[in-house]
Amino acid sequence: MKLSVVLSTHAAAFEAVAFKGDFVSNVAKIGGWGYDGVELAVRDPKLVNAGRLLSVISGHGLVVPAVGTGQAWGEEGLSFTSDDPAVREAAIERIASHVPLAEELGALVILGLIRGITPEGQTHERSMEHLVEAIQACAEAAAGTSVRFALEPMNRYETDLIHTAAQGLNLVERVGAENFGLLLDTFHMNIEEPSIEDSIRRCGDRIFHFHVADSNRWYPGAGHMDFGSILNTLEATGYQGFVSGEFMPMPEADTAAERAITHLRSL
Ligand code: LER
Ligand code: MN
Repeated sequence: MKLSVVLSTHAAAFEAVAFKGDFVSNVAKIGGWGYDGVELAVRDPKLVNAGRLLSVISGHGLVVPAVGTGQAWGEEGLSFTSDDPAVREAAIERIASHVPLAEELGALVILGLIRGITPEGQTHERSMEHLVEAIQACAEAAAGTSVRFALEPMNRYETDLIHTAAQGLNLVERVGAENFGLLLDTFHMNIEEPSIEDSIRRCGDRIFHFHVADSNRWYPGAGHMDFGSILNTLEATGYQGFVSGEFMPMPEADTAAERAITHLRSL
């Protein structure tokens, strides 16, 4: 099982990104603990230099399985489901602008909070129509490249749109693009899924990426989730991708990352 951990290229407000300080020294530490990759959180590809990122990352024997995009919503308010067409257009453009970066890094593009939250006065169904259209536009923008998109079902406290794997699969069907699948995150699944293992089995080869945090969003092993069973089930689907740690820096980032890899490797 290939393991990565989330690292922001810039300061970030999202609390479950353990690493967001000095990029170069964080990459060195992550490589030193034995991780295979770093998942990058990038608000705007214009702010990063792919060549420089790659040389630091590959210098430590690491790769980039995925690029997270949620800061564009958290810090700039870009949303696929805004009632303002200019905001929806800007969100689509921002995600499309990740395609060349993702292609150079060999990464997939995560669609998490960029889907937004249904604005007051807009129906849920209208938001879903906007969401389908936006993802279709992004999938089209990546046509002819190797870049894939992964929508992350997220718990009810963060969005009203797509909480469960079943809803995610339904969206995958509505979008109907080969380069569009799901990112499952054990923290959200622990809140929303009747059975984490059954949902993993149901998603099968539509699982493009996988986030791990324990029930309390600390590192795997710090809560009450059964990662042996979860990872066995994931492996049985034929999943070849990364298992990526997205957890809070508790008790602090270095200890969390080290304990996460120790626990996951022991399984
Ligand atoms: C992002 O991967 C995630 O899991 C969300 O909770 C972000 O708010
Ligand atoms: Mn996640």
